[in-house]
Amino acid sequence: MSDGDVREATTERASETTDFDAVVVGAGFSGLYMLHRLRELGLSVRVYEKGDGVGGTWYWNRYPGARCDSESHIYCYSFDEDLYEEWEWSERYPEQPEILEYLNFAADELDLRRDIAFETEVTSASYDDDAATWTIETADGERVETRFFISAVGCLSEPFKPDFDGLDTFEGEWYHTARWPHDGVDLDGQRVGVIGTGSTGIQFISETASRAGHLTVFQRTPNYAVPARNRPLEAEEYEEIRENYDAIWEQARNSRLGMPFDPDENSARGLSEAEIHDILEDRWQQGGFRFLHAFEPGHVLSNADTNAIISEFIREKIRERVDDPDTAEKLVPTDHPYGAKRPPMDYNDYYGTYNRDDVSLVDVEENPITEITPDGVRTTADEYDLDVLVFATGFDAMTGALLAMDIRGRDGLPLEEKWADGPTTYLGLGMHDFPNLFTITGPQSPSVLTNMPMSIEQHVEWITDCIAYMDREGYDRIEATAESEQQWVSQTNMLADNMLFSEAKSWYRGENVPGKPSIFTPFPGGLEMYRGICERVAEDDYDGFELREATDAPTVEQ
Ligand code: N01
Repeated sequence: MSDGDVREATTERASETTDFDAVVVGAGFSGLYMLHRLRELGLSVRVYEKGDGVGGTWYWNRYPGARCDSESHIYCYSFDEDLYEEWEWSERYPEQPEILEYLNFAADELDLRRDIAFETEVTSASYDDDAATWTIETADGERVETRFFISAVGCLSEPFKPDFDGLDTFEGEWYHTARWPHDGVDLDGQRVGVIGTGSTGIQFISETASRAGHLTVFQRTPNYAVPARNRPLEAEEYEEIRENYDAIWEQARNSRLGMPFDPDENSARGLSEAEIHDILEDRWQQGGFRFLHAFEPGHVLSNADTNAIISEFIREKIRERVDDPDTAEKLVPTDHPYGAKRPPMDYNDYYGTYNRDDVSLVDVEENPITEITPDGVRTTADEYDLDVLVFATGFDAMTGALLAMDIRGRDGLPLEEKWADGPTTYLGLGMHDFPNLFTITGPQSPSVLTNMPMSIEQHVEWITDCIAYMDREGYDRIEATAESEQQWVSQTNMLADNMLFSEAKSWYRGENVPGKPSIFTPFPGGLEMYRGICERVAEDDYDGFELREATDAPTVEQ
């Protein structure tokens, strides 16, 4: 069958039996591209998006200082030359408004909006095995049937806020960074408190310190922030990027992190400590993920000796930058090795911020927060009066947004029940007992350990090819087998166990949310290895999945 025939066949089938061929949830990087690819295949697609615009994470995270840690020229779609040729990034790292503008630009260029239902929250999805269809329900009562149900909800989209007593009595204003008001918050001259010093908190703190009247930072665990070395992108530099884009994409797609850094330079094996230091110093000046890439990340995250040198190198940099030695020691991380938690970036002299008289650091590991009072925050040691309290406390990562929809597989099995001991998938793409459900950047895929657009493109293209294959071959159902799922989860765990991830309490392992099962969730083998595995699975007629011929489906009695 030619592509045209597939297009015709699928369109006919959809109109006969279901409202849509595919329902996609989320209109961020993944949902937009998924819609584009399925439309190219001739499928009827509906995207549901909770926000009133496209953008996903970049629609919601509008806090001051929000910026992406991937370099801008690779934090975009690579599949369409027109898109990356036409768009021009202004800085080395893109700021939230610019990324949002870019995704709006892409949505317009690809004419995507007409298939997106905005301000529509999916509340449930249930699977019917006889018909091999999903029924999707939305908060405003819409109910549709679809052959394929595709989650594009993102890995970091369900905010996590600790449950402190007394928040409802607080007389000031409070916000979560991931639900920042669209018309902004007036922080100028205010007494601002921020809880959390992850990537978000660090961006927020550096940006807000000079605006707030006084900024109080409530820190539980210090982090290793590496300078990003952000700057405007010069015209000649951009020209060079444009001339080399083909090679850049090729290298990024076939790298561990989805980033085009030189793989020849990165072995630390056999180097003396002084030689390692010289390389680190050079990479410290380059900044950003190029520092993590000073040596092969797989080595940095698995070799305790190399990691110890790197961790100590950063600690010394922190001590050098902070004037008060007591404050410096509070900011120096000693509880986990560098990279075992997602490494944050420093855009605006984060550590230097603590040399200001109008910034104070409160160690809430030593003196935990006991309650929020009408005036501010109380710890076991003191009280802090605030006008504005900001929660930079992260996300119910990887699973939170999926579980927020009531997803039920075969025989009504709730996803929550299947994942009671932690998420299990095959390739992060599909699950046993949940046929015809695809999860873009789902648990046990490389996702958050990589440059996201690269991982998203790989998933979207794999899913598109899979659906085209099913239609070509006459299959109506695809489902991961229980064995392949089990093996994949074991493989992911085994790789993670050989690395240093278990030495940090992190959202990679679900440990930031009280009561959440602790399991390492992203696939840590890198994008290149993962891509190879997915390609082999597809070449081998979707090995590890079970496919059902449409003619074998039970007939529905009238
Ligand atoms: O969240 P986090 P985030 N009492 O979970 C603290 C991505 N991102 O929003 O470390 C006191 O990392 C918590 O303390 P501790 C990126 O992947 C990307 O900052 O658990 N404190 C921690 O300090 C990142 O990793 C970009 O002890 C409490 C903080 O809150 C991910 O999003 C930009 C607490 C949460 O840190 C999440 O980052 C920004 C409590 N009860 C973010 N509970 C890009 O560049 C939590 N904390 C793309």
